[in-house]
Formats: sequence, structure tokens, C-alpha cells
Amino acid sequence: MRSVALIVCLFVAACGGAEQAPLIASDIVVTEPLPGRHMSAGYVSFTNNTSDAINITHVVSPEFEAVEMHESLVEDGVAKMRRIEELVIPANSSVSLQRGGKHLMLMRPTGALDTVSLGFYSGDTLLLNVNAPISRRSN
Ligand SMILES: [Cu+2]
Repeated sequence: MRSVALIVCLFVAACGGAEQAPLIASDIVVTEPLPGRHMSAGYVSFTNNTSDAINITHVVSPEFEAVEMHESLVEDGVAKMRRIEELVIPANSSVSLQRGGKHLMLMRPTGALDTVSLGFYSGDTLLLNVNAPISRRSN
């Protein structure tokens, strides 16, 4: 009986590992900078498939001089945004960056924008690297 239980456990562990990456980014949108503004916004949905929280502490993109994580808020009736030091994705959960909420602020493009590469770090550890095309504004 004991050996049967052990075999089942190993099977489940192997299956889970094969199917799912620890952290997945989906629905990635990086906006085209507004005319005269050297700034793009980025929106991503993260899924944490592990049983530990994942903390994203910084984001790097070779296409921009700086990337910050921001949070939109309304203070005294005025829409503002502030920088956040980390983005926590709870264990076995998803967090979506979206308009009016948490987002990426990509500042000062280093060249012509076509595809944007984003590296998400926790401290010195690169958690995930993704590429996304720039979303052109429809006129
Ligand atoms: Cu912002």
C-alpha cells in the first residue's frame, strides 16, 4: 500500500513539471509612445504556477533606458501614479497589469521601436524573458 502511494506522488510531480513553467507571462501589450512623449506603458498578465510567492523587483528592456513598475491611484480626486518597488504574484495565482492599475512604464526608447524585449528579475535572478511587438495606435 505504501509503495502505491509513493508512485502516485512521483507521477503527479513529474506531470506538473512537464506541463507548467514556474512563471508565465501572457497578454503582453507595450504601447507606442505618444507623439513627443518618450514613454510607453506595458501591460502583462503573470501566472505563478509554484507554491511560493514570486516577487518581481525590477524589469529590464534593451529597447528603453529605464523601466519602472507603477501603480495608478486617485488622490484627492486627481489621477496619479507612483512607483512600486516590487510586484508580488502570490502562490498559484495570477496578477494582471492593466490600464488604471499596476503597469510598466518604459522610458526613453534607445532606438526605433518594433519588438520589445522584457526581462523580469527577482533580485539578481532573471525569472523570465519575453518579447512582444509594439502595439501601434489606431488612428
Ligand atoms: Cu506609470
